[in-house]
Amino acid sequence: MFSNNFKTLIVLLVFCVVGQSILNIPLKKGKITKQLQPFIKGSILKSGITDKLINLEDDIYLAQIQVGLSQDTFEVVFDTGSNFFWVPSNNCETCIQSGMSKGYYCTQEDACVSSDFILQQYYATGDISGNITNFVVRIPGTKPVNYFGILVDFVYQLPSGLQGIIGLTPFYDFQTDTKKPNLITLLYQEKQIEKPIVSFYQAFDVDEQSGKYQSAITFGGYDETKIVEKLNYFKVIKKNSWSIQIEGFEVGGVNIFKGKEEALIDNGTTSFYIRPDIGEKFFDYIMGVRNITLGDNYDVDCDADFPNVSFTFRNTEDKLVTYEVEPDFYITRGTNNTCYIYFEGFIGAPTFVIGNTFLRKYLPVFDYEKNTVGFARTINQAPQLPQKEQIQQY
Ligand SMILES: *[C@@H]1O[C@H](CO)[C@@H](O)[C@H](O)[C@H]1NC(C)=O
Ligand SMILES: *[C@@H]1O[C@H](CO)[C@@H](O)[C@H](O)[C@H]1NC(C)=O
Ligand SMILES: *[C@@H]1O[C@H](CO)[C@@H](O)[C@H](O)[C@H]1NC(C)=O
Ligand SMILES: *[C@@H]1O[C@H](CO)[C@@H](O)[C@H](O)[C@H]1NC(C)=O
Ligand SMILES: *[C@H]1O[C@H](CO)[C@@H](O)[C@H](O)[C@H]1NC(C)=O
Repeated sequence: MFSNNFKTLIVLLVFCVVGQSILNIPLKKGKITKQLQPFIKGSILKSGITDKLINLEDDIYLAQIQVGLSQDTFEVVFDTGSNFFWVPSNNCETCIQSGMSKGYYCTQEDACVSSDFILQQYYATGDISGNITNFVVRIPGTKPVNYFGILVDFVYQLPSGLQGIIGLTPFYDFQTDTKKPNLITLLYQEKQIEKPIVSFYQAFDVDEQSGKYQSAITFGGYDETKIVEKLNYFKVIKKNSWSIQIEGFEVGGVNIFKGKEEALIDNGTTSFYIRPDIGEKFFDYIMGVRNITLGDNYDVDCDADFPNVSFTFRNTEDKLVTYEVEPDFYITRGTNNTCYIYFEGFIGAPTFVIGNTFLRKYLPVFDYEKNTVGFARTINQAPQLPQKEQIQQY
């Protein structure tokens, strides 16, 4: 079974472009609250399995998984913008330096088999490398599966607070023109989930008492109680990426982009990323700023009036659907009456990256079989931007 997986992997290594995938860029400082709660079984979902997500300052969301026969728990990011699974190895010094509080002891007794293949994976914020390894991985509520990934022994410039990543991009082998299983399709093949679907409900805050706004990832379906409208589905336009076609981008009713470009739906990203030429128009319109560079921070005046922005996509029924995002969703409170705008210029493909800022308002459903991404408005209400007087407290 292991050697089979290795074969798969070697093919993948050759044909997967280990390209730029987008991870979140931490925007806000502050203590990381990690109130872990046990997995709630028997959710409201029809044949879906829901796992809690831990919200780190609205920037990244983590979920617990277990690795090895020993079921060692790691808090990982489920990232639809990258394809590899990894956990830090116990002897990764750079991992400890970048704030990862634990590593995995890969032993034969734990059914962990490391290969001699070394792989490097690049993210927008940094990179990792390590040996390709077979692990036993378990999502709470499912049975363990044999899965492959990277036992990381080097990390560079990754945000702290996470203990690994599960990439959820579809694996596509261009040579044999076939799809390869990833964690979701593997769970489906093993009949552990009813559909090869993963969806995310990302709340602004964890409400520990009611659990009402508890963020969650759902395997095999989506949580109907978290949406207030019917899902629209959009065709995925790339074989190895959750990209859909974007046809319009407007700010306050003014057209900033019209055409046909690629938008990557990436829940591993915090902000919106836009190609610099489009970004320039956007920032020029919204606040008179030019010269966009990756990673630039845009602080804005909280008292200023900001318009709605909207994104238009063509659904599987060939109708244009526009999703509006209000400033309360794309601007966040900072200190000293400065607010941060969740938009960044991004150099390189794709043209748009639609991150958590959008996905908090519109719940995404990723379907590996139908090759679609669905969106529906969530129950989330954005926190109000602070009034001037309140700011003094910060
Ligand atoms: C990783 O691969 C290298 C060879 O590329 C090998 O020397 C090393 O022992 C491997 N490490 C592990 C943990 O298997
Ligand atoms: C933008 O950058 C270019 C090259 O660095 C510079 O010449 C130009 O003055 C900048 N424009 C603005 C508005 O800052
Ligand atoms: C902004 O969007 C919200 C929600 O879609 C809508 O209720 C509001 O009227 C919009 N505001 C403007 C100025 O268009
Ligand atoms: C806020 O403003 C005060 C006064 O200008 C300054 O002393 C302080 O450093 C500022 N705080 C931050 C976090 O920028
Ligand atoms: C994506 O984002 C977080 C990590 O940033 C991950 O834990 C979560 O499961 C994913 N879901 C979505 C849509 O964000």
